[in-house]
Amino acid sequence: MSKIQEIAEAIEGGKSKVIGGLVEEALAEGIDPLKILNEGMIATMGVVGEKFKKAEIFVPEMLVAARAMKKGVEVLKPKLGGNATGALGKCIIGTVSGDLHDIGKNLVAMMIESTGFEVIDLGVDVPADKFIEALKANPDTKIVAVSGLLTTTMPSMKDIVGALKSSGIKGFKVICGGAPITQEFANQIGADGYSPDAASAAVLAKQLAA
Ligand code: B1M
Repeated sequence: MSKIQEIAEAIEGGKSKVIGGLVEEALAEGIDPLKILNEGMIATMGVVGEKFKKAEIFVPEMLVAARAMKKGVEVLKPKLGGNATGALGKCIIGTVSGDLHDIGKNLVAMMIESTGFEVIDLGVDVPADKFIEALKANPDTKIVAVSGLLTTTMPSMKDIVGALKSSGIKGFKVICGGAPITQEFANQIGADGYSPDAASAAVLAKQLAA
């Protein structure tokens, strides 16, 4: 079995104690950190999601898989990080209210930080007024990044973007993303940008902040 397969199986099985060691072994074998992330980890969460959808597994199994993935990402983070200087300005990020998913949001935060932004992470289940509060406390913010994973909380994203845009605060751009979000939805709710994954979110943030 390849190391990537071992990592995938450990994540799917929620093996938080062994995942760190496996990721270290994969790195020592010279496997590209992005390959480990994309093929060993992110793809596996897709498999976990499909099994949940078919009722082959339930919330506790999704939760332990998520925990294992987070442990793996911790080991991978120094290898993925680049220019974490904060020189490009501030980026406020959070997952929309009603939504507790944070793995994708954390990856986006990590990539945006490594591109050169100072990231202010508001966490999960963040309502519009918390985004506004953070923006008022950091009026020099260049990017507000909003993540959402549930179709049921897409209206929260619309509310947040609407509130940000009508706040009267100028000089920042709003980007959004997450599994159910599309460019079309982003346009509809008045966001300045959309990206499908963490790496392209960082590129977009840099372009919009320039
Ligand atoms: Co939940 N969950 N979950 N879940 N979960 C999904 C999202 C689901 C698709 C599973 C499924 O049914 N196939 C489904 C949503 C269906 C829908 O809305 N149509 C679902 C459901 C239904 C639920 C609950 C309602 C289940 C229940 O309780 N009955 C519940 C909701 C709780 C809540 O939020 N209120 C729930 C709970 C959970 C756990 C807590 C157990 C756990 C989350 C743990 C955590 O995050 N700390 C969990 C998990 C792990 C998943 C799946 C399996 C994996 C999510 C993940 O981390 N993926 C997920 C299935 C799936 O995604 N296929 C599922 C890996 C991650 C890297 O990808 O987050 O998509 P993702 O991020 C990507 C891109 O989307 C993008 O970049 C990242 C990759 O580069 N991106 C952005 C994300 N944010 C961005 C922002 C940007 C730009 C790009 O700009 C700002």
